[in-house]
Amino acid sequence: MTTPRVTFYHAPNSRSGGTRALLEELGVEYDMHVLNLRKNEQRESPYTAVNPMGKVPAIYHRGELVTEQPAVYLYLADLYAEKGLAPGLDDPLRGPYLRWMVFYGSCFEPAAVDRAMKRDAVPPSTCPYGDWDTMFNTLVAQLERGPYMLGECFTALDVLWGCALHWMTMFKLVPELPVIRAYVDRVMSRPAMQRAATLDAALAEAQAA
Ligand SMILES: N[C@@H](CCC(=O)N[C@@H](CS)C(=O)NCC(=O)O)C(=O)O
Repeated sequence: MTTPRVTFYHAPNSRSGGTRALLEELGVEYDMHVLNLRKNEQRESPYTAVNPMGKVPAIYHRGELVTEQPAVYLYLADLYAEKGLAPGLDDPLRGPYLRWMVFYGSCFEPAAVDRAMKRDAVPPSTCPYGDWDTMFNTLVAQLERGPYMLGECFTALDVLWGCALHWMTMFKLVPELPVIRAYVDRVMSRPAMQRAATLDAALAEAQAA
């Protein structure tokens, strides 16, 4: 039985760019609804009926909504498991795969936002990411194992982290250590990542016109 197509809600130059890149890496067909964040379309009807949070990425599949980047990536990579971007349930790498997906949303993003806003974090024992240095050094140690987050195999994790670190180093929100630079270049130079970036640049240009 063929899988019904995923409906993908996207805005260029936003966090949903990584989801688009993942769909390109998977090489699957999808239906895309484009939102213009400059016009605030994400905070208006009809989109707020899809995602009341007014955020992208979001996907709709088999009558259900999936939001939040790690959940979206996990869902898509498992939905198209035959593409080989997610370690299977019986693979020892499944645990680290889940760990680094969830680490992104529960530790890295909150830490990066606090740091960018120069906000004092709450005490490490209460803070979801402990403290910036510990969180960041833990991430860097994982990247140093390379060449990808889980070692030799490229997975959906690398689309998430590659895109995020690409943007964050560009905006100087994360120190551009050599290991991070090399990782970002490795991931972003892949043909599907390049294709997604080119498509997104054209979309952003069209929206700006
Ligand atoms: N927790 C969400 C965050 C998504 C998010 O903040 N998306 C931004 C785009 S970069 C957005 O939709 N902003 C529009 C707005 O909040 O009005 C996730 O991980 O997917």
